[in-house]
Amino acid sequence: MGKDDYNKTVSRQYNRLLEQCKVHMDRFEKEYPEPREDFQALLKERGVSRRDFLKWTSFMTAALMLPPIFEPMVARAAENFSRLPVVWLHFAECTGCSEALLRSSYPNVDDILLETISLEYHETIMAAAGDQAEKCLEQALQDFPGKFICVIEGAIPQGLNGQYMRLGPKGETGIQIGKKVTSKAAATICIGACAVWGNIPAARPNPTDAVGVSKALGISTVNLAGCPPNTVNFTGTLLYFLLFGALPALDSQGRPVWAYGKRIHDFCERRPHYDAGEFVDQWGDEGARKGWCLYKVGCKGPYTFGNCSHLRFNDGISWPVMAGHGCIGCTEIGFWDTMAPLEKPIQAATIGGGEKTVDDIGIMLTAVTAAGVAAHGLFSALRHGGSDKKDETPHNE
Ligand code: FSX
Ligand code: SF4
Ligand code: F3S
Repeated sequence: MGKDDYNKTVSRQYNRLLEQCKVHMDRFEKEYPEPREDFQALLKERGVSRRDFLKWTSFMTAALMLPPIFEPMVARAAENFSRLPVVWLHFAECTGCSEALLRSSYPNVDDILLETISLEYHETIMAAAGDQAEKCLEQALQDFPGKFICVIEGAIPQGLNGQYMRLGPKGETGIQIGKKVTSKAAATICIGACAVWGNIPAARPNPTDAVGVSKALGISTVNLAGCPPNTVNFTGTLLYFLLFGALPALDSQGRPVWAYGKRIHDFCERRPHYDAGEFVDQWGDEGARKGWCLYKVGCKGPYTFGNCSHLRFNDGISWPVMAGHGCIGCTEIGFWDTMAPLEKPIQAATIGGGEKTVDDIGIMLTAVTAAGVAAHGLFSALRHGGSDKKDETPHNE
């Protein structure tokens, strides 16, 4: 197929997708409750100009890997954001994911969207408690069966038949509550590495036998890995659902490809220093002052998939490596164990066997880098071949 024919085919496919998106959005607007908030009025009230909103719309459209013809639909989905009922469950975690989403120093479009989100139930921020809170949950399940999104934050302890975690006035286990709610949801989104595959609560020796939601409940989940994940990955996933009434394409670990399809290392601003062999050897040295590569002080960017290095956090202000610390691999499975020690490079033995210096590993990784995603596959295979397979196997596979 020639270049012109190819472009025509692609454009025809996107136009067809746009039509499907419109049909879905019309149906959504008929079937779901009226918006709780006048989104445009809220933007104005918070000082977000029309221009800033349009800028955000094109940023979000591109982040979702959609062409610019979808920008008006992304804007429409944002206006419908407050119509999508969400039930948010907390299990074993630090609540940092909620904190990251709900606290910000100044309002941007994502913050305003999250402020309007139709949270039918969220233990941390809801006013109700005890029996009253329980009633809110029952009501949401009754009012929106098959329509609400279940968001889960935290791992589920399985030990003692789930009894390390009992919640609510009836003292139900995490497993019981999780099954009750997810079985009625349109989809389940795991927010944060704890819900995705256990993370800190599941780190060795994992006394409560905590695991991710997918494994504990035996369901498929959308996995927003990260500790905590970027707000953009959460709003983007909900926007995608609003746009198409479906979930985005997921990778083998259940992570949306649009957000986790690229490697941290490949978009890092310190990458030219890595390629030039210019490394920080210890904190505060000349290399650190000059912004050189953090690989030798433990950066796990070469093994980690996510959009931190090209989207950054807090409206694109910064991200861990920019702030001066290496990536600790928080979007990767079991990173507390598999990426440890966090401030040292992965041991030579783990990577290729035998005694190798960090420089050798750097050279090896440069070669592996060229293979892109294959490098990730190689690393995963090595890790899965380790001694404690149980903790390192993706729970949703
Ligand atoms: Fe886990 Fe989220 Fe890390 Fe904390 O709740 S992903 S420990 S930031 O808060 O679940
Ligand atoms: Fe950036 Fe880390 Fe890769 Fe160095 S190793 S280029 S600091 S991601
Ligand atoms: Fe986590 Fe590394 Fe991003 S530590 S936040 S995946 S830069």
